[in-house]
Amino acid sequence: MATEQTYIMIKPDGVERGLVGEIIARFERRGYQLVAMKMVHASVEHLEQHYADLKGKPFFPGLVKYMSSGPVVAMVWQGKDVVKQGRVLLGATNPLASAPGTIRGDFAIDVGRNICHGSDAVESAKKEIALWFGEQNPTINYNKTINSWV
Ligand code: FUP
Repeated sequence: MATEQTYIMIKPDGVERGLVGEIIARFERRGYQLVAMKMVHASVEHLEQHYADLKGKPFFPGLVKYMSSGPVVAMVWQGKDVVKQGRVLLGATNPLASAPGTIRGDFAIDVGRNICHGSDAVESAKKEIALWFGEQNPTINYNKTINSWV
């Protein structure tokens, strides 16, 4: 299976609640590689682009307001099947439907405060990485010897 990349974002509530380290640790422990990361306080316009697919939804204005209320941690994670497995680590969009052991299942109860975002497909990951980090591939290429057999 080819190595892929996904865009994972810790939302303002995750940052405020001090869950940045916890979330990074879970991806690291699973065996994924962090290849880009920055903290950003995103503008409303930027978030409207990120969530363009949800523009007609009733929760859209509240979502954009909340996402622009504080800094987020934008990251690119790399590894085998990381797009799908990243969403497994996050849990379901609605934390009440998330299994214990997932990030949302362990730390959240509100869909409007669900701590983290993960790309839903390889193609959307590419778009999101370009939106948050720029068109030039932002990722750092370094060897992780622990994964050298893959
Ligand atoms: P996801 O792919 O898990 O990020 O889910 P969506 O793209 O469907 O939704 C994006 C964000 O919108 C969610 F993370 C939280 C918010 N949302 C709501 O606030 N209410 C809803 O009913 C659905 C989503």
